[in-house]
Amino acid sequence: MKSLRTLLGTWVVALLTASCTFDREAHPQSSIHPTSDFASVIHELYVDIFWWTLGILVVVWVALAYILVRFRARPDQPVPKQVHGHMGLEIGWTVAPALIVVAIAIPTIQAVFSTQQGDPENALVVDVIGHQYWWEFRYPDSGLVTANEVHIPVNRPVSFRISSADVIHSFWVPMLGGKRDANPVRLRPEGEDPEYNWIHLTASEAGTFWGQCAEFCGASHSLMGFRVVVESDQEFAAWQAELAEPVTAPMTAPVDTTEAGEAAQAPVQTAQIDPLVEQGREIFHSQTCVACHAIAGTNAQGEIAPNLTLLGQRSSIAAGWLENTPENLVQWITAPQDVKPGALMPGVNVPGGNWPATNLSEEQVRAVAAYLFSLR
Ligand code: HEC
Ligand SMILES: [Cu+2]
Repeated sequence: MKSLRTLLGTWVVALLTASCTFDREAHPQSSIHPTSDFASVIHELYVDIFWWTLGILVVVWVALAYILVRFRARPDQPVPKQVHGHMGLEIGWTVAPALIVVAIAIPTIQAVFSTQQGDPENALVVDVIGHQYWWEFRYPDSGLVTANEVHIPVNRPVSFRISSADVIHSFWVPMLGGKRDANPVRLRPEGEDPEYNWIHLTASEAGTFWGQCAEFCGASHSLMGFRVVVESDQEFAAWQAELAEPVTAPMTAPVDTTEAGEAAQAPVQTAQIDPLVEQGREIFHSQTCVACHAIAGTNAQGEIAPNLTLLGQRSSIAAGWLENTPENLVQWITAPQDVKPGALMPGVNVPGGNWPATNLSEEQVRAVAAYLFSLR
């Protein structure tokens, strides 16, 4: 008995501390910590229904316990009266669940309608396009494009217009909202809009939120993640401005400032070309990479693979799967399919996405990785 009590006590304490000290870094895909109006509506509904079902559970358990004790078999008892069918009970246990279902349906339907009332006229529209196995994000108002890491402003309505370039995917950012299917957009009769799915939300907290494809779409479905960076209006505007006019020649190596005072007095910084980055730039832009990838302001204008503009700023590569480091870039460019089965990109020794192997040497891959990492 004592050990049971200790066990229960530990459990309750663990539960309380777990819910009090929510660590977003440790649980970036929590679905019970809403940070948008959309997610809050769903969360409130979920909590309401949780308490109702708990109430129902208590009623059922108390009735069960009473029946078990009150009508238990006793040696001196005669066989109880045998009945077959009971009109009152049968009506009762048909009507009661029906009422419960209605009671759940009413707020559910209200939530469905309230979250569908977007205002794409005034909201920031972001096109979300699912691909095997990555996400493309487009801002129709500015024409800007990015991949796998989308930025949105905090406290401002955003309308995600969701579709797919191939099979069905599903857009899901547990803390912000979703899931919503990304369907291949069907062609509609002339004059009619294609049938997009939408999510309308206003993020209420800044931060980086993790998303995940939630509809099985092929071998690397589970490795098809993304990030949503929610930031202030100013930060968002600054990011968009950089994306529109990226510094594509980041040739300055950090100035040696061993003596801070001296550096401050010498305003002329020695601009230095990082030879590895330069070499990587040449290789990238003369390789098949440019057939699939785009980098704003360069000859790379491919549209069938993730846009790599400002890649060095992103926290992850391979659609949220690998941390963005030069080593991981080398690993990815060398053998994408080893990282993500079925990835539609050629590696050094394997063809991919209808292109032959790139046959880059290890040194060339390192140079390309250094170049891509410098795009920030
Ligand atoms: C056939 C088209 C194709 C070619 C050619 C190609 N890639 Fe890719 N690349 C892709 C696709 C598709 C992805 C997304 C894969 C995934 O995440 O499933 C990708 C992803 C990447 C990523 C990660 C981007 C991100 O946001 O996660 C990098 C970096 C990259 N490619 C670099 C290169 C380099 C360097 C070359 C040339 C040596 C190259 N790619 C050639 C199709 C291509
Ligand atoms: Cu998917």
